[in-house]
Amino acid sequence: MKLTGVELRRVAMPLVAPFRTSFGVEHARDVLLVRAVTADAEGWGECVAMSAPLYSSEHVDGAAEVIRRFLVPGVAALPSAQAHEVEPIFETIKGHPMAKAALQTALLDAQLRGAGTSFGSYFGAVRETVPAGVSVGIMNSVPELLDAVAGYLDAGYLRIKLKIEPGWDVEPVRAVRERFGDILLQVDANTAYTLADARHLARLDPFDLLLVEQPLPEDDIRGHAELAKHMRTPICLDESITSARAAADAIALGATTVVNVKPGRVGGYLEARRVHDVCAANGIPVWCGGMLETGIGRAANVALAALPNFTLPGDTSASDRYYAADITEPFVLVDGHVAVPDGPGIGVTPDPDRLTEATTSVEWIPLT
Ligand code: OSB
Ligand code: MG
Repeated sequence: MKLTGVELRRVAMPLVAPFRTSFGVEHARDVLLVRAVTADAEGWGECVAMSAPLYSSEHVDGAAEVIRRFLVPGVAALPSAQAHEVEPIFETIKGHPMAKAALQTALLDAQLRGAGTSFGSYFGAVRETVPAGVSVGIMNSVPELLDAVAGYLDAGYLRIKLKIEPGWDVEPVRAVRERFGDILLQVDANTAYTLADARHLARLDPFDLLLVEQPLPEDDIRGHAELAKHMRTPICLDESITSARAAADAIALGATTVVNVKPGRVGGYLEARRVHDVCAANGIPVWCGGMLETGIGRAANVALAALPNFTLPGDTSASDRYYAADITEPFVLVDGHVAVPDGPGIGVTPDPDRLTEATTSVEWIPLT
């Protein structure tokens, strides 16, 4: 599979409501889409890097630069550019997993569209629909939060994740538990605490949460292992899990008993599959995280979430939780589940009119 060229396209995607986390407020995503063109097929990948390096060290302008300046030339030098064939070249370039994931996913999509194989069947999906959770941002007040959660539960979401930070943790969790009873409930701190907060975090234990996601800094694996001794709520790492090797280490050290898998964070779907496998081999359940993806990124995530060890509902919500008008056919919630696409590749394609409407810039990188 020889690559002809790569398109980098920026798309402005306003969110239906601001999404507040411990690291900032998002009003819109500035999405980088990668389109890989080969002789037989073309494929799409979505870069999940955010506008600013607040969740991880990457940001969208930097990712575009890495793709155009280092990754595409690396791929251009290869005789064939199937997804697994670019991995050795990508390994020589340090970091930038979200940039790598976006290009590799576009290549894999082209490869699988050419072969008539879906992402789900390529990776070994074992279900046709996946249970959907929803990630609920930090709100201005508890009543506002309760209204938002009520709306999501009415829509059918099977699990609620509350974003927390110091000053917005025990009280909102208590309020949601008291009002909605025995729902599947978990929290995500996005690194907002330190080990000195261990006693405070243990105050979450009475609320029977499924897990607390990434309470401590990304590189604080030992801290998470220590924290786990001081609280009953299972710890789930997100930011810290940058590879299958990092997952194996965190598990071995007792820092995580559940893992959030985000393909962008680990450099692509092949590595995400390896994270899944390492966790499965260790009896560690996983779930599919989200980065507020458009239908392009969501399609591939939903296929990944259909693998056997994805045993908890993911942040794979329906399109209308994020966008009034997605760039693909929307993913919809049916009985709390979203359907795994079964067409070739990621199984969805941008709507040409919606894409044009949302596009803010296009760059074509020819391969000479
Ligand atoms: O930590 O899981 C996170 C969104 C952006 C960056 C980081 C995170 C999130 C979410 C939203 O929690 C998940 C989603 O619904 O896409
Ligand atoms: Mg998270």
